Amino acid sequence: MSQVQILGQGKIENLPWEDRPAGSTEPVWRYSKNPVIPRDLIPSSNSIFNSAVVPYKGEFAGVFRCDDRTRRMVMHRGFSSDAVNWKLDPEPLRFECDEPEIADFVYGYDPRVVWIEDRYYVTWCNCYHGPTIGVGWTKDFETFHQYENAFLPFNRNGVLFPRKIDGNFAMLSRPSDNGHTPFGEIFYSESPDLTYWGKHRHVMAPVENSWQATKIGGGPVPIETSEGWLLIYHGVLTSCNGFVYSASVALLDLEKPWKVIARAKPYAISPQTLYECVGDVPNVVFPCAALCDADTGRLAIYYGAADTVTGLAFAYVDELVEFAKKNSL
Ligand code: BMA
Repeated sequence: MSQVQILGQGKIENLPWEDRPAGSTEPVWRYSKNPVIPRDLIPSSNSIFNSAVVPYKGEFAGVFRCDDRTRRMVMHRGFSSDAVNWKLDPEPLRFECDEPEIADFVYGYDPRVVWIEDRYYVTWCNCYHGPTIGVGWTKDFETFHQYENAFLPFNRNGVLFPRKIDGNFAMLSRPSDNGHTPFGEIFYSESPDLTYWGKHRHVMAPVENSWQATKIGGGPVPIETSEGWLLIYHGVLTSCNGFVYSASVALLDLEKPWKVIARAKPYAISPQTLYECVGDVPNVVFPCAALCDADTGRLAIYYGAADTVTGLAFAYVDELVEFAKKNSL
């Protein structure tokens, strides 16, 4: 084992886990009973995929992307005692919001959830004259409150860091367009109050002739380690058959996260199983959450598969840090 220390994370004794299959050398390996969440777990859903889960009161809670059977993109809260078997509230999430201009919920998707200081924050891709970054919070997964959108449209993949940086909240995002964006780089921004955002910095761009040639975007909440922030992110290749979404890892400087310390050249996971290659949007793995047990360094990664179902995969934090460093661009 390496010397990588995991910072700012607690123990998760009931973290779901399976050992790497015998003979495998994959940095990230899939749960044998995938997908963990089928597309029709609640009666209204067409698909349940790019979703976020967190430890909650000794068990687990989450915010799930459910496209309904009118194909509207909405989010539902859910609970689980083992982070594998989930119960989703059949009613879509509603946010309390004092500002009528913002309170008019049109659609929301690809949530991320993070604990910062005293509450859970939710970010998602929120429609306000096109996609931008919605920001909200909850303390109990019963009542959800909504702030102003973080940025102007068009923007996607808003991912908060789990602690303040230089006294400010910090977020990765991916400026985009109003459609199936054919470009996209990851930027970093800070805010003293989660309303006013600035200090925008460029983090990473796509890489030519690779699985991440078209666009990239932040995935799960970054994991703080002694080597830097471990960022799992997705990258897109434009193939002759459309977009292919894979994911890999980078290490970002702890105090200046727009500085990239290492970035793996190969993908860590790409669409290869039937449920990743076949569905409403074929060839997509899209991680939005990772549970991390600080004691063992085990990671349970939740990802959307083919925009249809939710998969679970496993990794070790120290191995992913090594993977980024050894294979760095
Ligand atoms: C992106 C987002 C994701 C989706 C992916 C593949 O632009 O909309 O929610 O998983 O496309 O369709």
